[in-house]
Amino acid sequence: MTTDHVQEADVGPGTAQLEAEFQNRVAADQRIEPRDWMPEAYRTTLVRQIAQHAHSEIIGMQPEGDWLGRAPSLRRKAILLAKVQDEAGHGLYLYAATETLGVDRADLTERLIEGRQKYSSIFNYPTLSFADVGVIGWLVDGAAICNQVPLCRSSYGPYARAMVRICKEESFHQRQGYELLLTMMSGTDDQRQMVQDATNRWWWPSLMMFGPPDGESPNTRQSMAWRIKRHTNDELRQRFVDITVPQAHRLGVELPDSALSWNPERGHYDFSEPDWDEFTQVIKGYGPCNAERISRRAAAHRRGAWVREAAAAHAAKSRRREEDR
Ligand code: BYC
Repeated sequence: MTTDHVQEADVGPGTAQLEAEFQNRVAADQRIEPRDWMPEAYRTTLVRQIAQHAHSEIIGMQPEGDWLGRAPSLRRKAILLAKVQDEAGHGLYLYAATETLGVDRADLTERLIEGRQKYSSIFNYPTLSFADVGVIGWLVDGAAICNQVPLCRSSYGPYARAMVRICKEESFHQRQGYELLLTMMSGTDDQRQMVQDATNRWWWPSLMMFGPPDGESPNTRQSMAWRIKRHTNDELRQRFVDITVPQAHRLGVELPDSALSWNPERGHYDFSEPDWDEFTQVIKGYGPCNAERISRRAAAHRRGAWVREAAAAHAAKSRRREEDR
């Protein structure tokens, strides 16, 4: 072997070649796995998106959790409890997916609590009646399904695989919400009014879940090129509206948008723009419940310190026993 050969073997392929191979794999719809080479910006984009997603699942337990002690029947309480527990599980799968990218869950939790990482805008609104539980299942989980089913084909293997299971559970969540609303809509006038009121309050925040309009979304273009995202924010928002309008008709509720109408030329429903100033305020931390959500999360994290310490002490003890064998 000549010196040149030795040097080539030591250095390995150059970054440009690695980058080209990476792009080819992504373009061929092959999955990128944790040990594969990836551009640093791809890794940081994934950490940003998956951590934000994980935080959303964990913070997302709070608005519905508020109704666990006030559910109107044992059956409704058992269903809600199962749903809230599922959200905790989703958060854990997603934190595990971020850890395959070389970050630490404890650090991500600190970043959430200190306001350095975002979570979904939707969870910064209050749940004022039990109808909100049904409407969250119908609209919020419905929007989550539209957004997350394409993520099952995301280019990063651990994220895509986590999404498969999460989507199956979200589908149960959406159905339990819709079934609760169908029941309430066949009840008293007061119950029907509660459903209408909850729909009026959650409709616009649900549309905002998909993120800013495409023209104002700084991350979409690159995330689509990397096949992390498979559709733009506006495409998914439109899909959600098209799916949801017939469901609202079947339920017998009005969606609070006078401009909502079928456009035969486009083959889609037309609808109004959400209030993007409100969205900006909410993601900056000034929504109706941001402070409450974060302070509760911080308090729960502090209360859990002894569990983390006990688990770490147990793991260290088990390791020592293994080594002494
Ligand atoms: N809320 O360039 P863009 C659930 C941020 S959990 C807050 O379009 P991207 C459930 C965005 O992060 C649902 N922030 O970004 C749980 C970016 O800021 P940074 C959670 C938002 O990433 C319990 C900036 O705005 N789902 O369903 O290309 C009970 C510019 O945006 C939001 C997910 O996390 C928002 N709504 O696209 C029930 C799904 N939208 O980070 C249900 C996975 C945008 O640059 N995530 N921002 O400072 C995604 O699909 C994408 O990250 C998004 C945004 C479509 C959300």
